[in-house]
Amino acid sequence: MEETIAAISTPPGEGGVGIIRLSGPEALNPVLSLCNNPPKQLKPRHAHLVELIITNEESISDRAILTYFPAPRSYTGEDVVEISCHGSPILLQKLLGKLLETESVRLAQPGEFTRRAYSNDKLDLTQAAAVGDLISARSEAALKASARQLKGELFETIRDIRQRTINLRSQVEANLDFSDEEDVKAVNQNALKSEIEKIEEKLSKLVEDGKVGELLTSGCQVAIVGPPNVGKSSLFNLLLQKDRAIVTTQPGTTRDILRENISISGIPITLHDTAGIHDTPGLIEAEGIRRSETALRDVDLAIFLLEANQKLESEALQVNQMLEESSTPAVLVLNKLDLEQKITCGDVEAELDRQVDCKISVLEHNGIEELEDKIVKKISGRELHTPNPIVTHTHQINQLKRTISHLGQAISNLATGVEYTLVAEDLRLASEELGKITGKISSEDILDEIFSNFCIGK
Ligand SMILES: Nc1nc2c(ncn2[C@@H]2O[C@H](COP(=O)(O)OP(=O)(O)OP(=O)(O)O)[C@@H](O)[C@H]2O)c(=O)[nH]1
Ligand SMILES: [Mg+2]
Repeated sequence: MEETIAAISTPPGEGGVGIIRLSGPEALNPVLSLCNNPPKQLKPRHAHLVELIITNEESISDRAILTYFPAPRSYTGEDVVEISCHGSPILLQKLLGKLLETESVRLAQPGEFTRRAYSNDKLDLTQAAAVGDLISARSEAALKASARQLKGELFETIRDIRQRTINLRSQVEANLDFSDEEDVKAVNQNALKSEIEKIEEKLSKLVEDGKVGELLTSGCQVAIVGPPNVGKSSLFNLLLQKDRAIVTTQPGTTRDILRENISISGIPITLHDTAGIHDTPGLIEAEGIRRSETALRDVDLAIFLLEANQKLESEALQVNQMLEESSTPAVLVLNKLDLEQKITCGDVEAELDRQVDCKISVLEHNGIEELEDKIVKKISGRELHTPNPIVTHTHQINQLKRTISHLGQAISNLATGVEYTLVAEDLRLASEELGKITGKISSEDILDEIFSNFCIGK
């Protein structure tokens, strides 16, 4: 029999409510034993006001709401009890400690409630993974993608594709077993090939969209780099919409790297403001420049900022070279459009061998939307809006890629001499990989990977 698990499920927000959740056959008794006047009968799924004894010695108690969800109509499918009490972290810890004194109750592991829900068929594996995404969503788009997965859209899409693969395989196998029987129609090789190709195409689309999904969950790092005084910190503040970095007319203002989280078109981005790069800095600035160079290597994208009111100096070439050496993708931006222009896009392109992506004026808030579009396009490689459900986990994408490779193998086996036994095996392997995404075929490694990323109590 499963043990009963307990954990703080919702840590308190500021002054809010904290929730402790228990799940398992012994969920109810330990809670009732802490009640001052335990209710005679707990009506399922109804709120009951109780007085919980937190410590006997100092006679501390708290009024709390108990809700009892008997199996199977609960989140995990087991008996679940939820205690909502005042959200003091110490009170919650004390209360949890008391519950854990009961021999049959232990602390839940990360994601264990959701893992139990999955084991009891309350959720499929794509939905279970989406619960984790939903909790950790850092932007509205990530929230939307995980909510769609939670509704079961990805599950249904994969389940349908898997069913089509299984049907194809049975057609191929029927042909193998009964090829000499009259009522079994011979497989039409071209129809079979075209059907496999259609499936392959649909999966490739999911993988392609999945790149966006990964971005939505993991976010990305973007650094503003360039020579001194071109307006990096000004742009940083503008994108952040707050006066975070110091801006002065003096070159060499920024020394330490500043990092802040923003969201552009729903993509969570950590934006870095860096020290301007040039040749003969003082001691402190030199360290700042060294840090800028390191940041540049570590980020997913650089905003390479130059000012259009000055001729190109050797510093621009220096930054350009650093970008090339680190092969960091970049958007090249000319700032200070509001001042007299000393260089054209053509000049810059000729000097740096790099296309100017947009021209802006931070001072006049000009061209910023276009810049944001360019940033999104560069990091996602495509438009963000897609009618398909978005695959958000690396393991899901890997499984899709493996499926595609089995289907590709099936097509090439069909082409070379119609070896149907091999084709049937390729299709079997393909449907097995798809089954691993929905959890129809479970692998402990994948389960561990998904659930270990959850926090305790979920
Ligand atoms: N006219 C004009 N001035 C700007 C614009 N953007 C920034 N500036 C000015 O340029 C100067 C330098 O701006 P910063 O944002 O500090 O430049 P930075 O690249 O961070 O400079 P360092 O940190 O020293 O490398 C400030 O006086 C800004 O007000 C712009 O679009 N137009
Ligand atoms: Mg600065």
